[in-house]
Amino acid sequence: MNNEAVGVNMHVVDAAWQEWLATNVSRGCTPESMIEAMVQAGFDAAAARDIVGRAAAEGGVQAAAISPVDDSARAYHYDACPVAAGNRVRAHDRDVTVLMRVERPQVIAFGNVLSADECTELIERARHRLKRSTTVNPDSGQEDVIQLRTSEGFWFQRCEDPFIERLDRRIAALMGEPLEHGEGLQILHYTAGGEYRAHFDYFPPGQSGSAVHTARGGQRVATLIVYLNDVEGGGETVFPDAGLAVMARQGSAVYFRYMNGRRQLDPLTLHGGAPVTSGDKWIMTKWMRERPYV
Ligand code: PD2
Ligand code: ZN
Repeated sequence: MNNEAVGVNMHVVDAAWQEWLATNVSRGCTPESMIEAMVQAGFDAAAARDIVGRAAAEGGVQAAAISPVDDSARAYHYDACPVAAGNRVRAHDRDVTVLMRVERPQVIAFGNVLSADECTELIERARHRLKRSTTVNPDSGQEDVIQLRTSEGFWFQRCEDPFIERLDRRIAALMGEPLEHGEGLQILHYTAGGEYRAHFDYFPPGQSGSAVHTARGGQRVATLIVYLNDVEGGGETVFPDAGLAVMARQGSAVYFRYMNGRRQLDPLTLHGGAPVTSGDKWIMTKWMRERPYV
């Protein structure tokens, strides 16, 4: 595809968008979800359709798969969510408030997951240890630095010291999953303009690169993103196919679950981090696996 201006608003399919298209096609994202993400980013709908159609064809996806109605979500069976019911959840050592629950996809917004002091401590511990974030290459399974994700990150080892252990235990209790199923906590920092374009957190089934990751604990089943600061402008976590956006407020969090007891994966959990337009953004992410993560 050439670098050309397309659509009435003259959005350009630059190298970053080409990379995003190729990555999402190879990850098995539906063409409709990609079109929607591009429209949300300001592309004209017809142009987005055309661009995705061409990218899908280049990636070996049949044009017929681009139907006006995406019915792939209907097949996903929404079974009971492991997060406790109620307006408040006792999570190990803290009472967490439930702000919102969505059933399809399974998304929950929480308040009071971390104190302001805990947020500050995490930021200060990570600040000098950040590295440019990577994304899993679906073919090789290696971690690649790409434009899809413009942030810097740092991983803690699970339970690496008493402070991190307390947070790992709190988050596991909140998510209703065993502590041992959790990956280490990851801290991410975005500066102005930083974003994480629409993607799935699960490893695309059937792709060679996924095996490297699922060998340690199986598939990812759910995510908790905790916001460590108030973001001045932008930076919300968006679910384009659910029409949902969660604003970044210090100490609050968004949970979403994408693998059910039948091991089906929910395509409605397509999500991204919107560009930060003002200030910066710090988050902490916990991914849970279906088995102990070793
Ligand atoms: O920073 C976010 O809001 C965000 C959005 C989508 C983070 C992630 N995904 C992630 O860490 O997987
Ligand atoms: Zn994500």
